[in-house]
Amino acid sequence: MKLIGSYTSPFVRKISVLLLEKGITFEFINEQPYNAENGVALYNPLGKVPALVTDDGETWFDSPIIAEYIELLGIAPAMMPREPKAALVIKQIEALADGIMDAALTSVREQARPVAQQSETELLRQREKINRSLDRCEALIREGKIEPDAVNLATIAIACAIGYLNFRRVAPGWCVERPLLVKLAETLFQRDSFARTEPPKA
Ligand SMILES: N[C@@H](CCC(=O)N[C@@H](CS)C(=O)NCC(=O)O)C(=O)O
Repeated sequence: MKLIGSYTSPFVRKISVLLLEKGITFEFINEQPYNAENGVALYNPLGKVPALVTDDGETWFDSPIIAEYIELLGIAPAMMPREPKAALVIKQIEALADGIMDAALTSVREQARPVAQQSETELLRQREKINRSLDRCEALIREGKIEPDAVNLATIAIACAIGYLNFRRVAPGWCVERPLLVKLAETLFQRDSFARTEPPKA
């Protein structure tokens, strides 16, 4: 199996963590989707990472679909429940976490533009999405709808989103008044799968 991705992408990290947690061996093909010369479109016409190429030569994207494909392999431990409605609840939380990643990525891209061209309105819009979504995650833990100690698609996606906020210093005060999310992140970050997929320091 080949995972096409970049070490800085939180979506790629989510998939790497899932594969590592299940003990599935894979080859990492490092592609930088924002570099002028990159081969990502060979695997995904949208030009986005991650993409997964199976041993049978099938190619899958984007990350929620890849996550579902990995689960279909039936390799323990399960990362989502078998019951369809319960699985949908986990996937809804994954979508929330992916949305935080999207908003953080949009902010990073905006801030990479020359200062005079940056839109404060756009940056604020993205910050509000992140804050609302983090509040929702905190509430879901408080209500017992997310188990902060569990290792599943929902908690992995949330921890990857928070890891990306920390890495890019987006919403640096995210942890203030969100103690349950802090606990979730601290728990997941201790796992070998997270240690092995930390984004590069530089
Ligand atoms: N919805 C996609 C989002 C993936 C995504 O946005 N990846 C970024 C890297 S973090 C990317 O490849 N961007 C390249 C581009 O938008 O051209 C997924 O879940 O896989």
